[in-house]
Amino acid sequence: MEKDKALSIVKEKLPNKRYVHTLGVLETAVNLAQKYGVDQKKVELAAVFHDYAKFRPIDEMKQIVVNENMDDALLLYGDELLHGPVGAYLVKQEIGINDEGVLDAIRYHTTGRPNMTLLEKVIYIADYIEPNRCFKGVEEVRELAKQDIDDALITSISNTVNFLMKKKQPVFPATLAAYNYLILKEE
Ligand code: DGI
Ligand code: FE
Ligand code: FE
Ligand code: FE
Repeated sequence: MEKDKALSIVKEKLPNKRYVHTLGVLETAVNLAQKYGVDQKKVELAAVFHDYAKFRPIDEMKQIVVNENMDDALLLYGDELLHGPVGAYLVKQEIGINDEGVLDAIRYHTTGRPNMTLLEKVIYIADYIEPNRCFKGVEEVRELAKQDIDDALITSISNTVNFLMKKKQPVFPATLAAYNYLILKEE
């Protein structure tokens, strides 16, 4: 699918602020893809559709998790975790995207997971550092992403885990596993 066609589809599905975020993720992800050698067409599709399900009703997303036999844990760790896996499912069903690498990048863009592909890393980091983001720690991850994408990933996951813990929110197991995987690999 052409990038402009994809953008026109998500523009209908997302409020303006989230669409502007999506454009930021697209631009950032394409830059990272060039730097780290990831297929530009795949990165474009994954970036444009990464938050496709973000505004679906929570009940509808939970129903899909149950009906499609997705990981039950997705129902327990916070509603924010639903839109990645459910988005991957809906993008396949409704848009007809079949590239498993693109679908995985959408599926894991919120939690990460151990042994992520470069495409998954690029989408995860682009989501975190796109120009409209302005939370504490984002500038450090922007700098790290220019040097080493794994270092950027470690710091962004660590920031997210700390943020969740400060609010006494649960941390999804795959997020911790992603962190451990990267730390053990660095040694
Ligand atoms: O959809 P976006 O806002 O662009 O970004 P995102 O898909 O990375 O979602 C960010 C939200 O997800 C943020 O509120 C924190 C939450 N989150 C990220 N990792 C975890 C998590 N929530 C829980 N409970 N556990 C996690 O591991
Ligand atoms: Fe998201
Ligand atoms: Fe994220
Ligand atoms: Fe996003």
